[in-house]
Amino acid sequence: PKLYEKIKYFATFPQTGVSLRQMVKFGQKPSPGTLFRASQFVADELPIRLAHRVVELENLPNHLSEMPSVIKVKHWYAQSFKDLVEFPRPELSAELRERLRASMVAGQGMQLPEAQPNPATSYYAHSSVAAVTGSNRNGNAASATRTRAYYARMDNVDLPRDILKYNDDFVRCIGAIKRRHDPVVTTMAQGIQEYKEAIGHQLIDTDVQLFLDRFYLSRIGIRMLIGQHIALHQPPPDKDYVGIIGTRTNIRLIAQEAIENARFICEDYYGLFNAPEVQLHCPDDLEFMYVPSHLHHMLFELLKNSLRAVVETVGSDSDDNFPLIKVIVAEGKEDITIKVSDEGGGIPRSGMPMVWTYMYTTAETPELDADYNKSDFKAPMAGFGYGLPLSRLYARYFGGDLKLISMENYGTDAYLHLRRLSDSEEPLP
Ligand code: W6P
Repeated sequence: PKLYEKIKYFATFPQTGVSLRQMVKFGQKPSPGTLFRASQFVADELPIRLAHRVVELENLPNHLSEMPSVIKVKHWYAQSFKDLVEFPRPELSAELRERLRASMVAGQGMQLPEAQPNPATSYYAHSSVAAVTGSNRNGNAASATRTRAYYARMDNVDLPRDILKYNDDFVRCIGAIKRRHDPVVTTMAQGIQEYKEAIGHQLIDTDVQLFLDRFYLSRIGIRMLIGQHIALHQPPPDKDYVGIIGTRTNIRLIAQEAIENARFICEDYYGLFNAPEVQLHCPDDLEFMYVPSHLHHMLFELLKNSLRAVVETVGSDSDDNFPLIKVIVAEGKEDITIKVSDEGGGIPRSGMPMVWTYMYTTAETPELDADYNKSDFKAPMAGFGYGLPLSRLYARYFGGDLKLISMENYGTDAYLHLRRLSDSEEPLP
């Protein structure tokens, strides 16, 4: 129909990447002008990225596009696209445009690339400030007030209420989009399951693998843009945050937290008094610019895999001791590398490709215990789920990587490489 034509048109425009450094420069000391410009970038860029995904979901190989769960996901992308292109934009007077430009810290506004020649122009012709004002009556007034107070504090640029309201409404709109897409990974996993049943075998399908890597990498980027934009509209949690980016992320602290959480989950899952010990070697003061939640996520995932291997494959000695898991952090000029070493028996080399596949894993129903009930649902420890391939994508998103080296019948080393100077632009599939 008409929506799909529009989507195909938007998908002809290239996606525009942003580097971590650009996001930080742009988000530091945001003025209303900068924030408004950020809104415009996100409003231009998101529909393009979403459109690319819809078109890809429509053209998957081997009838994968016809799986009910894949169609469901595609509809979410199309709906979000629609929400964005139909979101009314304010018209700026020349005078206001000038004031906004002036309110940007010198040079700052230039750090963010222009989103591609706006394919939307013709579609937005109907929009006006009046339309903005008329929209969204069920907004969260408290949050709007808070955001407005925040603007007021950081700059004396007197923005018309319409523009402030536009910013608030836009933030709420992309927040709703982000929530709509929360179940994408699990729903795609269902789609893969449907596909496996349809084709009746379990071969690693290279096409599917390549598609999902691209698809999930793109999802990370989209969610990063949305998360960052929303966070910029709230007062920062502390001075070392710009949006969701930690400008001085302390690796040791994040690693300690990931270790604690993974061991706790492990004890809970296996009913252990003490999970295997994890020894951390990391300089106290090692800081770098990163997204703390991403770092935690990757380390937590690696640690769960190591713990699982140690507990399940090796077990404890007569004194209830497990072999140690070691986390070594090395600081180089280019990379910070984190090695997670376990003596959990390793993986045969032939099994290594399986670790990274989306098709092999049984992401359907988690195993149910005989005495299963909803209150003691044991999901978290279950691996090899999508945890490892997704963690590798998180690493790659900012120019890093994740590699596994295994010694069969001994143990596994996971190498998490993270770029120190995150000038690398987002990879855009
Ligand atoms: C294993 C298998 C694995 C995957 C990822 C990280 C660590 C480990 N250990 O035995």
